[in-house]
Amino acid sequence: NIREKEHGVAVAESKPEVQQPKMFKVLLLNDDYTPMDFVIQVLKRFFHKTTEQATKVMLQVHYEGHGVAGIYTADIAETKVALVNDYSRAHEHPLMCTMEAE
Ligand code: TYC
Repeated sequence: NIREKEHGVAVAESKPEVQQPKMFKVLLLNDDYTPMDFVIQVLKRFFHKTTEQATKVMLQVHYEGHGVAGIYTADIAETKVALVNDYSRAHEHPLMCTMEAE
């Protein structure tokens, strides 16, 4: 990656040496039935949020319809979505977790 510059001096130009992986937002969607405390517990258990962080995300979902629980590579995002949806179904709550490309 050498280029001849105006003064005739060959210089190495910087270029990104690594590929940034494609990242995915893991989203929680609002519904009318899942208890607020359950959503907070999910954010703490699966997304390692503090109570304060979890409460903020939960309230954003509640008032705006959706919110970002975390941002991960494809494999980790898919696993989080499956674990959260299985956990919610196991507790008979309709909470929905999805992912979208960042
Ligand atoms: N809207 C729910 C309620 O009023 C709370 C809720 C918040 C549900 C976030 C889902 O992803 C959610 N009990």
